Amino acid sequence: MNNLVCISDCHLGYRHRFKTQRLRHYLNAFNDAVAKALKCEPDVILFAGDLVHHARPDPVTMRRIIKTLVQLAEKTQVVLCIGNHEIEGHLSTTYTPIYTDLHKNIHVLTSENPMVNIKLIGREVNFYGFEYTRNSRIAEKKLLELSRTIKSGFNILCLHQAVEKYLSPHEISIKALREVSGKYNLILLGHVHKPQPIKEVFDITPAYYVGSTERISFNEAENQNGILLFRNLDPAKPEFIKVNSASMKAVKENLGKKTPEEINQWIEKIIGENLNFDLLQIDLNASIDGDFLNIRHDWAEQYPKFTILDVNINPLSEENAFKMEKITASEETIREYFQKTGLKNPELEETCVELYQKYGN
Ligand SMILES: [Mn+2]
Repeated sequence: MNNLVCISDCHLGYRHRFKTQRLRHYLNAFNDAVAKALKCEPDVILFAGDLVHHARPDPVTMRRIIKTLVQLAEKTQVVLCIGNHEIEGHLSTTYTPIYTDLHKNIHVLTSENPMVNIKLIGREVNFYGFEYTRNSRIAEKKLLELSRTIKSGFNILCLHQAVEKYLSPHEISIKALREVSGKYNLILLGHVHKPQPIKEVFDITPAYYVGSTERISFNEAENQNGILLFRNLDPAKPEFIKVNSASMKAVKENLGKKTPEEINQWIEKIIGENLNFDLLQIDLNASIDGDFLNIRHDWAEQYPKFTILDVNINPLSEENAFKMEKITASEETIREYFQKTGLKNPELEETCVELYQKYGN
């Protein structure tokens, strides 16, 4: 059996919404992905880019990656793509190729080194690819030139790029990808976080977005997190293996006309129904029958068990429910603000009033 496991977009070191707990989530998902990959008894593990979130990762993240890569390389071959998050914007530099110095079984695909040959039992596998390339014209040109060099064997194209229709803006058009697809036995892509086949080229060559191990925004709430296993290098039938990631839910509702009290109750109810999630976002459109400031805003403090609890009320202005009226600032309006927002900080309140009295005119 020649088994290939693909892991992508781990985004290690991302302190999502400045939450330290989120750092742990990315690490836990990565550790789980690696453990599950090893269980598959892989001959090769491919990381399809964005292993880290920042081009210059923090030392704790860097150390974890180095340790893990070396551990993996003791057991299997490791191939890495370079994602956009791993490239320093203005200088276009990246740490990723340094990983090749850690172990002879660690390989990184770059423009300078766009092919990795791995000899498996009874089979030669060639991985082709280059670092994330933002300019579409250059990316397609590189892809075309690379594809002219293809040798015999089992050839896998590995890129961290946006393909047309899968992300906007894209760097690789469907036309360009179709043009080269026939050269490869399998195409594996990172960058789009939803795991899915690239159906537009599937009639030529099986192609997939691997997906991510941990979500980086509420837009990804519906995505599954996992890794792809190609048993015996069968390109058409990968196994999707779920990875334990933080649970996320995004609720979007249109409430119509509601009083602030009704909106507060509505939010309370939604939160109550979703207490088991780590990350919850509530987006409500409402035309507010009353004072916007009477809608509670301290939900995250009320429910500290959520790693992220994000409540957004978008006032609809069509019924004049939310009208901006011109209020002249005064000592009273400042005190009213503190009272209505429930901001219990008498010291700050007095300071604001004092400053107003001093500079307000
Ligand atoms: Mn990316």
